[in-house]
Amino acid sequence: MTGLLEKKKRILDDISASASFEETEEKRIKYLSKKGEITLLFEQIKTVLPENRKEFGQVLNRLRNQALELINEMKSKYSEVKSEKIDLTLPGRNTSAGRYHPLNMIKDDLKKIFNKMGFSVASGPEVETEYYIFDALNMPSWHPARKVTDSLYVEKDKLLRTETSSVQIRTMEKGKPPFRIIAPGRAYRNEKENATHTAMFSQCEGLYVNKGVSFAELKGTLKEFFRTLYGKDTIIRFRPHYFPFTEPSAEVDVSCFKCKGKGCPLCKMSGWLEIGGCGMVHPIVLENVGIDSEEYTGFAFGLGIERLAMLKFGVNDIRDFFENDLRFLEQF
Ligand code: FA5
Repeated sequence: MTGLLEKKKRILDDISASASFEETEEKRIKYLSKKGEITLLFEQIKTVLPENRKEFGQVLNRLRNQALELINEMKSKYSEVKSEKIDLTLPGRNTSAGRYHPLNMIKDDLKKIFNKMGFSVASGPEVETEYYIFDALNMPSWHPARKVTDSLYVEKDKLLRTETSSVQIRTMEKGKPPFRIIAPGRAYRNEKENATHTAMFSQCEGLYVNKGVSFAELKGTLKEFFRTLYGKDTIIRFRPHYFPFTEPSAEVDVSCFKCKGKGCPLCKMSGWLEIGGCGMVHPIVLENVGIDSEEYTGFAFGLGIERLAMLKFGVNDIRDFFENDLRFLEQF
């Protein structure tokens, strides 16, 4: 038995000393193949005294299993090393750098342009109460926007904000005029998605409240913004509209980038793309936040950031911004 234990030590040491995958395979053949040393040891069982046979067999079995395990371990170690080999003659691989999402590029442009005109950046929560989204904004109780068919409620009286106009109220209730802010952020509506509408989108709210603010200043501010963003030849138009929180109100359109104003399916044959709403802050809204509407006036606007980006980059379908398709994103 002592002889067998010594053999066992020698064999395992010999396998461990293999310096490569190929050498380990040679050891497998040497010890475990049909004519291998360990296999042949099994034939000696019959020559061992009957009282020692059981123990002899157990030691042999253990030796065979340990040798096999060791060989497998060493082979997998050497094959890993093999696959890690570095070929210094190969040309280097380009690492692909991350880049700005086109919507973030537009948000940056918005902040830069409006900052130059004296607007600072404000923000508010995306989950809002009905007070900030509807009541304080003079939204009548019957208004369809209050319904679950239009808005996404989280619980009773709490909903995902349908527009960034709630930031107007949050800004004005904090202090005294003058206020001159923009608030870029997300908005959510229970909306059927198509090429120009998504259920989650972004808006940039704007608000300027001071003594003697006029509609002419609103038009001038938006004209200046669009010309800086898209170039001096940009054509925009103001269409009379209704918003409960502004009076008078208008919608702002920019000429369609796809058909250059001729009319196409994207602009519903009108030649114009609706970018946002605007108007003079309704006196009731000012009074709701404790501002004297006899002393102060203000203008407000809300621009769709995806629509701004569609025009800037010539994107036909708003859904492309949210699909994270690298073929789309790598173009910017
Ligand atoms: C509003 O949301 C008003 N709060 C805008 C406003 C602010 C008016 C301040 C007056 C004063 P409207 O629902 O039209 O208005 O949305 C404004 C812009 O957001 C749209 O012109 C469009 O560019 C964008 N928008 C609206 N709904 C979606 C949508 N589902 N998907 C993508 N963009 C949208």
